[in-house]
Amino acid sequence: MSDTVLVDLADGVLSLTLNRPEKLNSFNEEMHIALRAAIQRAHDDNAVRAVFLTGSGRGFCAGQDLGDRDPRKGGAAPDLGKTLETFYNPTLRLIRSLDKPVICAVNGVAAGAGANIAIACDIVFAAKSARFIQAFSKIGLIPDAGGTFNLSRILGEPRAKALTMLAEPLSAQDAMDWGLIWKAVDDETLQAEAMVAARKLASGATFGLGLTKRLIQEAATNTLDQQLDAEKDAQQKAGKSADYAEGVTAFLEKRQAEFKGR
Ligand code: LHQ
Repeated sequence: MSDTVLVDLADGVLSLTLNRPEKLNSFNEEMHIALRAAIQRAHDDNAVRAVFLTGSGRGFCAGQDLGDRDPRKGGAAPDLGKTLETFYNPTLRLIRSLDKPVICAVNGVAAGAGANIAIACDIVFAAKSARFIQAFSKIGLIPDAGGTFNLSRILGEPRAKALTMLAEPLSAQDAMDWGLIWKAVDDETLQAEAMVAARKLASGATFGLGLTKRLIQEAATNTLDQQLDAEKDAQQKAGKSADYAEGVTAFLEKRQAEFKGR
């Protein structure tokens, strides 16, 4: 098993730690494969009810390992579209389609695809010292890993264009103020605060949380009529879940609910 992504399951939370700290956790092929396999496990394993993603060392993730494709070595230009198709896009789709919450703790710099993987997660905490850098334009690339989609929707065109074209670092505080992430927190408490949220979600009514995640994502491209229908369908499913019966029973019995995620 690869040690480029550390994987640990506890209390229903699957913790994934990007682990190439000497390269600021930039992606090589091994780490791509390991991350995708870990998120696939979150899809397949009923014991996983939330995912927690962070990085080891002083950075979260610096995007693609640029040393992997050193142009000084000569040869044909690399097919970066293929890299996206083979690695980044499947991982992004797995994160967005997972019917369980993905919590991200951005522990330091998040650059290039690293920034956009963080932004694609459901709830993002960042250390106050962390920076988000759309580094792509500095090396002649376009913002990938869902960047053009998520940034334009979350920030609107003016900020999305300036952020990606100027490639200036965005502080965690500004990212929070701009609505790009949930919270900027003290460096010392980042892991603990983000993990409290992950554990809370993992012991929560995860069946309904999965439906909520999907609805909010679909709202970006649905009309109001489509969304009202989607809410009706989802509420119908939620109303038939064991979690709903348990939630209402616990409320009426004035006790803590014990959700099972079904
Ligand atoms: C790195 C990297 C890195 C290798 C730091 N690679 N070593 C998709 C499709 C296919 C291919 C192309 O890409 C993509 C998507 C992308 O992600 S493109 C964008 C790729 N990422 C970047 O352009 C960011 C490059 N890194 C940086 O600009 C800086 O390292 C940042 C601003 C992230 C951090 O700066 P510092 O805090 O000053 O750290 P540093 O630069 O000193 O980095 C520490 C070490 O990590 C250093 O190694 P060394 O052996 O000198 O200590 C860096 O070379 C290495 N490193 N990022 N992406």
